[in-house]
Amino acid sequence: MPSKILIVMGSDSDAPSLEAAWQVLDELGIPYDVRVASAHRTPGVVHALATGAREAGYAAIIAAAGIAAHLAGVFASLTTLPVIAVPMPAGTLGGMDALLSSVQMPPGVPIASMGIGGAKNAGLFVAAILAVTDGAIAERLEAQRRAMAAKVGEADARLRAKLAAKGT
Ligand code: RP5
Repeated sequence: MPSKILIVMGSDSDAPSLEAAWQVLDELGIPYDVRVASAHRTPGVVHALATGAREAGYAAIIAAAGIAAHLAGVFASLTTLPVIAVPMPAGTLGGMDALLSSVQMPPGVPIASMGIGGAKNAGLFVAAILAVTDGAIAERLEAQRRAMAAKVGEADARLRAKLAAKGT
């Protein structure tokens, strides 16, 4: 199974809301490419990326867009690779429009969708897809979960110690 991920955003204005996705991939040692391409403004580029994605060696696509977000859906209409939408918190509706555009796909052309601005989870979700067949990535994900759990345990101990010191 290929292990490279394609990350596409509808505008470079989305980059600050999306960078957590490739930061996670960096941490997990997963290769990726990042592109700016818009379903509405550069449909030809999106078409070429989507139809060539499997041959280019991508395992999955993260597609982030805001407002009337059609990027993920258009990718899914052009490839059977898994497509994960990240609704961007752009525009007057704060991302609700992009969220609904992402989750309300018509039957037959599915995409997965993270929450509004859910870039980190998108990176973790594609890692989980790769981990089905890649034991090294699975081990790195498990190590990350253990580290996360340890941090919660430390926070719990800190708070309880603080409250105990106050005598509550
Ligand atoms: C969407 O329109 C983009 O994904 C972005 O979230 C939003 C605004 O784009 P810009 O006008 O900032 O380029 O297509």
